[in-house]
Amino acid sequence: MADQKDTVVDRKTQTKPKLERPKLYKVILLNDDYTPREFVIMVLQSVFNIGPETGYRLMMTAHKMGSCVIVVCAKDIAETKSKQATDLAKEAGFPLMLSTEPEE
Ligand code: TYC
Repeated sequence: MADQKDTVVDRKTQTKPKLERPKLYKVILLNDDYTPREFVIMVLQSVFNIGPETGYRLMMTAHKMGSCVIVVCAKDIAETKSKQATDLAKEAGFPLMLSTEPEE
């Protein structure tokens, strides 16, 4: 009991609860030489709910520039969707790749 009086709490080491925004992630469509343009547009439609005009524009941007940001969202959603899209392509025998990276 006598010992308890000697207990010192060092308040400097207590951390303030910080509410930080979860980091957002980009899903990036990567160009390749083999996946048909129509297939890319179909994947954008079925995985990301992107309509044909926007799908065409995004596909052509990746085709010309090498890559194109498709969507910015939470990490788990970005990773799931990029895997779904890559898996669809793999099943169809195309090398289409999508990657994710944290937004600045
Ligand atoms: N470059 C492909 C072709 O000419 C089409 C393509 C576009 C593939 C965009 C992937 O992310 C991509 N058939």
